[in-house]
Amino acid sequence: MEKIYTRPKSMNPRATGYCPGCLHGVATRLICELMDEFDIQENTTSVLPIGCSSMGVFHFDTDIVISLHGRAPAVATGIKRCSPDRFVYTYQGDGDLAAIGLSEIIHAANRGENITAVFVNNSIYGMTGGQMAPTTLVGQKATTAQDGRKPEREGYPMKMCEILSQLEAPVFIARCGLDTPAHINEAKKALRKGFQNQLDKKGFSFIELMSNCPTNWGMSAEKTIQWMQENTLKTFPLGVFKEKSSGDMSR
Ligand SMILES: Cc1ncc(C[n+]2csc(CCOP(=O)(O)OP(=O)(O)O)c2C)c(N)n1
Ligand code: SF4
Ligand SMILES: [Mg+2]
Repeated sequence: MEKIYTRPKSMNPRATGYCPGCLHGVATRLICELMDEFDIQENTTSVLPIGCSSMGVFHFDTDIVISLHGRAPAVATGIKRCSPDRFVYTYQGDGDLAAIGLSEIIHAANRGENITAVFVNNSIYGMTGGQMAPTTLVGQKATTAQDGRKPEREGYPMKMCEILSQLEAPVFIARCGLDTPAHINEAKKALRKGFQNQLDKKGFSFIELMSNCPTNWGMSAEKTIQWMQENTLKTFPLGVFKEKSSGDMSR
């Protein structure tokens, strides 16, 4: 019988490092499928951060650098500038990218580095036990906001696609969901575009993937999907925020 669903070649053959039902697994798989599709596994450097995303070290069968917390875009910049023919992508969580690493992602985007930045936003610090992130929703509970985030106390959720799309240099900025098969297909298309842009030397692409954290949201995996649809995707609308046509390309 023909196999129609197999492990991508770019993914190590081992059990998942993520918690059951965690959508990091879907994001990881999409990236591996695309590395196979573009046949770039041998020529790729995955730049991982600190957080549950760092468990990509078990799954991505590529060269890997794990950077200090938040510094993946700076590390990726160095690798890509020294080895412009390598495919270099970052894979960061929301605490890593939007809190401790906010400066790095903004400046890499502003410089128009020819890298692909993948941002897995589960609106919480997953790895360290559910502390509030800059992306935590208003009213969402976290160990450091036990009565739910309050704007007058902790400010509003930070929307990275909206912030980065104000910059001149980025060529592609999109936010996708991982909650339904249709959204996962859209996410794969957006990631494919981000990969292609880098291979075509067009510049900086940013793809945000809206994700979950069953463990720290304190819900079953199934319930997190419903919660995302009723809450997360209302605060973080999906869509393409910026896409330069070839006529706009300054680099
Ligand atoms: C300099 C430094 N500060 C804090 C930590 C603790 N720490 C590890 S992971 C993490 C947050 C990760 O959250 P996020 O980026 O949202 O990733 P997730 O685990 O949710 O995928 C923090 C604060 C650390 N390892 N190093
Ligand atoms: S702690 Fe949360 S983000 Fe981390 S692997 Fe588990 S479910 Fe996923
Ligand atoms: Mg997170």
